[in-house]
Amino acid sequence: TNCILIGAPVDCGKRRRGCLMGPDAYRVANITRALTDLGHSVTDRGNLTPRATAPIDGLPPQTHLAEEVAGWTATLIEAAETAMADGLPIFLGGDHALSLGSVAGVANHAAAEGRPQFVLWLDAHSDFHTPQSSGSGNLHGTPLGYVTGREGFAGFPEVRNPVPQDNICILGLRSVDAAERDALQGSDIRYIDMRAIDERGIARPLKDFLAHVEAQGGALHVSLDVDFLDPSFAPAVGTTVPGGATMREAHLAMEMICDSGLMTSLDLVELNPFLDERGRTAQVMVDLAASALGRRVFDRPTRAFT
Ligand code: DIR
Ligand code: MN
Ligand code: MN
Ligand code: MN
Repeated sequence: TNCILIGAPVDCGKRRRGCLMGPDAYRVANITRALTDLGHSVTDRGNLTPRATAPIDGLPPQTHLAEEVAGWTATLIEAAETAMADGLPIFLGGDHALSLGSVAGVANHAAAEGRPQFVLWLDAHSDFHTPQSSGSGNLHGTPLGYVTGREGFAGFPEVRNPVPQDNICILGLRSVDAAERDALQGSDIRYIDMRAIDERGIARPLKDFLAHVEAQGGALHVSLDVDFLDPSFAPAVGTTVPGGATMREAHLAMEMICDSGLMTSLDLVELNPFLDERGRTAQVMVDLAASALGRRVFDRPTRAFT
């Protein structure tokens, strides 16, 4: 695989700063070497910068840095479309607001190829808000709202190819507010909370979703939020929520994604290196990316899990 690293130091999706250091933390943790050791070619396209955007009217007053997020979204849509023609983009975040652009962009590429776009969202949060439903005004809580075509994103690039709700699976939920809960329960999004993972394991719901993607011949975008993981081993994120995925649950998910052969793009988001000790969380994220791209203890037959 030709892996294309795209640095997206987005730090405007929430109030606590530090995610802008994420791309360089992944580079220092040697993501390039982790992937070339697996036989992949790796191109690092460096860091993007957001497009300048005119002041936006018509968003709720608590909305934080909407123009900057809109500018990043425009930049990332274009970068994602370009990279998809050349290989498998890995978006090095940056907070989760980067996924308004990465997902909208890869969905444009899939539509041009006549393939449906699917999204696997690994996160403690559902990020399905609109600017109007968001209590915090933090736009990192809105990417799934945006890419599914929900109303209310005044001043943002038009979503040319909304991702159908039925093509989305969220794994790891444990912090969902009332507005999101109502919206999710009234949607076709597949949402798997930590209780379901406790009861059934992570493999079964993931296997079902991957089988659905494969049956539809879809492209699969994986968006990995640091807070999907339990903060005991991934502490460098502004929105830690106890009770997250264990190290093995996370690696198993990545290994199954790899075995499926379905992943076409990946986000690594919400890493805040300022909150970390010796780059520990960056290393965990690099190791998970490596599992998604083929690192394993022993060879196993492909699709052994189906
Ligand atoms: C939170 C943010 N639900 C909000 N979401 C986070 O502000 O609406 N996503 N942290 O990962
Ligand atoms: Mn393609
Ligand atoms: Mn998130
Ligand atoms: Mn989160």
